[in-house]
Amino acid sequence: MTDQKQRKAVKLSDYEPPAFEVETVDLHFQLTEDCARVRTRMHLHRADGVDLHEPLHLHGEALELEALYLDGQPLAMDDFLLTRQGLSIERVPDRFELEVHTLLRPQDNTSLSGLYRSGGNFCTQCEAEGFRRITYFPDRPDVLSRFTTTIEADRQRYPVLLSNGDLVDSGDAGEGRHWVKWVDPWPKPSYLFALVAGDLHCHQDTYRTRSGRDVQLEFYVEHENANRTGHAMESLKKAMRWDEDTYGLEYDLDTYMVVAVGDFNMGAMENKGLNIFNTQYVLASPETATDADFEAVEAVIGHEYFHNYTGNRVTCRDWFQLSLKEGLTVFREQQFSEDMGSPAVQRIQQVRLLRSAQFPEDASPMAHPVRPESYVEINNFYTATVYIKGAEVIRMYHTLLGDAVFRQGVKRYLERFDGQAVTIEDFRQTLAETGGRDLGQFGRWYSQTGTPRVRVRDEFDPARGRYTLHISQSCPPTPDQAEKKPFHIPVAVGLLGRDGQALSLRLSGESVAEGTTRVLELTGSEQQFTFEGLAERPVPSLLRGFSAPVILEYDYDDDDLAFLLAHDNDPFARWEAGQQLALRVILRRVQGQASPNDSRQVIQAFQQVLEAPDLDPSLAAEALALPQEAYLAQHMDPADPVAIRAAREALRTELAQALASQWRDTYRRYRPEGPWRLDADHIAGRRLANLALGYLGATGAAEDNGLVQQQYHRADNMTDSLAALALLADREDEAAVTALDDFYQRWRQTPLVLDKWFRVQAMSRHPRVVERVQALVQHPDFDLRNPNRVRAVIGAFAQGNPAAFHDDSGTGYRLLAAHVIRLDAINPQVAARMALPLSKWQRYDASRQKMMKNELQRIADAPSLSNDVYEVVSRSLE
Ligand code: 0A1
Ligand code: ZN
Repeated sequence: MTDQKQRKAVKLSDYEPPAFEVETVDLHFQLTEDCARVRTRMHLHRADGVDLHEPLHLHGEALELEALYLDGQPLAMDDFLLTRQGLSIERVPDRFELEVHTLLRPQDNTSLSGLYRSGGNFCTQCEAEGFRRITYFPDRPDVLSRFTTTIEADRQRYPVLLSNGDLVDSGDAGEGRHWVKWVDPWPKPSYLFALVAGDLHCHQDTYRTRSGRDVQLEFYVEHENANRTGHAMESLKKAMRWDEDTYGLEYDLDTYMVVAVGDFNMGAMENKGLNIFNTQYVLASPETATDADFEAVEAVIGHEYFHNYTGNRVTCRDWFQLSLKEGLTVFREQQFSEDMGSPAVQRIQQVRLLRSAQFPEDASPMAHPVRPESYVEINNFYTATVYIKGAEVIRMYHTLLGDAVFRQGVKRYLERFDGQAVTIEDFRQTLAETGGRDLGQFGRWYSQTGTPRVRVRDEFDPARGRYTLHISQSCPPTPDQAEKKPFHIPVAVGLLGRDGQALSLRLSGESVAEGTTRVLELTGSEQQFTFEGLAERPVPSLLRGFSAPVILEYDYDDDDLAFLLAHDNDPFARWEAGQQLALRVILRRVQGQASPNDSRQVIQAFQQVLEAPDLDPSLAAEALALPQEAYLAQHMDPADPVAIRAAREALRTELAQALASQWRDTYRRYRPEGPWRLDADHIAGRRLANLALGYLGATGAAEDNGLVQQQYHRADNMTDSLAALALLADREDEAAVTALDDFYQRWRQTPLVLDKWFRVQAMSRHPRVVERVQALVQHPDFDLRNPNRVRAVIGAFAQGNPAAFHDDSGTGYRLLAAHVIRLDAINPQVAARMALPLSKWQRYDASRQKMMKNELQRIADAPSLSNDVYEVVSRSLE
């Protein structure tokens, strides 16, 4: 196979339905210490209308084929064609049985795709194309089959043997071995197959569905983690209840199993009835997990559970439709998190993430539509665009249709396509039909790349009491598409009177005013909307709740923003006003145009938030956090991460000093008293107190530095301990060294916590952080084979510490490139992800551009590059 051919792009427009269907798959795994043998027996038939001469193609990779039988007859080498990508049989009957024997080496599988080992156990990861590393099979999501799995292994080493569905039989296999048999009654694509074999602790519970069925819930973890699964179990029960209450969806098997593994490429995987999770999203105890970790566990447990319908019962026709399951499931996960906590805080955090992770992707050479049109390696398309912009697109359907119609539409979609592999279009048509609306133009959100700009101008006619918004849209060209057509954009707006009251709104043509928020539908490139009956010029509150994933442009002056921050009744818009105010002030500073008045205004605005009589501590913590560096960088061309860091830190210091007594007060007042609890009050209290502590860490006063140290040494929970440690890690003094050393000694045996030790150092604002990171990658506990550790060091440094990564010397770029090359030989998927910060070179000045491109080229020139990394670097250099 030539290099050229191997790297051929797959195109959406080339889609062909499968030529053969696989009715049943009967797998038999024999697991041993040095290899695994898999016998697969399957029943296939030619799909309706497919030509008699159509050969059978099966995918297969990194496999040794030991034997092949067609209807019981062994096939000779010249009966079929074997390549590095799979095998083809020229002539097969319409209906037949195929038996394939393969040999694999899970012990040597460091890619963590297919069957591999983690912590002495066996586990699988089959999405997107890992099943073909287990056996020869039409490994595509539109081939759905009934799976039966038999696993045979050493009884002592692997007492727990799991697969999808229900356990139907088990027995002794002699020589200290045992076997079990699982049957999954639900037809599924191969990417949802899973197997686990190991010595694991099981935390069991039951859940009674609303129709009265009892479901066994089982969490499997390594024995030393036996007492850290409680929160995940509770989260699962909440998710099950929530999906029944919100979408009327009940779990459809007798057992729901979750296994936590320490080596995992992503967050978690929704395999039917047998989720496999990164330990990060299962294990949580107050001593080891922060409040944010607890929340993330709940969200990811929810996410994988919700996939049981949106993804598993109704799946994707092909991988271009990935957002069909991911966008919808992220949206459902977001709704769940909103219902479990504070909707406003959740929304703010969602938007922060979208802006820091997805907007930059949209502005990079890796930009692609929510439904991509071509890929070399599908694993590169599990992106912020497909997931979180995909969820924003679903949220817009929800906004346009309203909650009741949206839910009805989702139910109809799930009923209509149950057991099928479908497309994004199928979903859109079902929603359009349910809502009785034409959503044709809305489809552009899936096919057009890029972040639209929405520009608003306003005008007030005092004589007639009319206020008009002129709203226009545009979308800059992206590498894949020069021209964009107008999007269908819901723009939620409100108007505030000069006294700060939200006004009731009446649009031209309406007879009565109704509600304080209206969703304006922008479908043309420019439109106007007029509100009537206004006594004075209002202050507009635009894109409330962030009603569309766009960049809003409106010429607010600083006073308007301060006014909105004080009065807006939409919590998102209120937060946004504060962010925009701080953003401007920081950017002016970067440009050397700061006036003393600037900081005074931010200080005043922050003081108002802190002293508000109705202060909500968790919302306040969001409002008082300065915009992230990655977001600030998007407003500067070329971006200068070092200058941004300096300007942001300078404003932080000013805020710290000017409001020192307020921060101290806030810290004392909100820091929860008594032992740790995971309730809303304590979480919000810790959040605001730790934010205040962050500012106190910047006052420079000995008293405040002492407070940080004290918190580190006295904390009874990871949230407080890590918050203080992160502040100490920015410093160069003895106290910092002592705390980091203490943390290491205490947690060196606890991988997820040790990851935090690596991460705070990789993200630190310490002046010599690059040197530190160079030392961290030499540390005996650093391991390129463990994705969590790689993300904690390399990922945290290159994505979470822009000022250090973009250090003028170029050391950061070289360090990243060297590790991408080494990692590619071990784990291509993770290596490709780690390379992404280099793809954003266009955003920087000429000198940085040159250095970044040099490093991309160095990676491109490395011998035997994987498809994964090849695709990222070649697209970046195009
Ligand atoms: N479907 C999972 C994400 C996932 C994707 C790929 C993986 O391996 C390459 C693993 C997990 C989810 O959305 O949670
Ligand atoms: Zn998902």
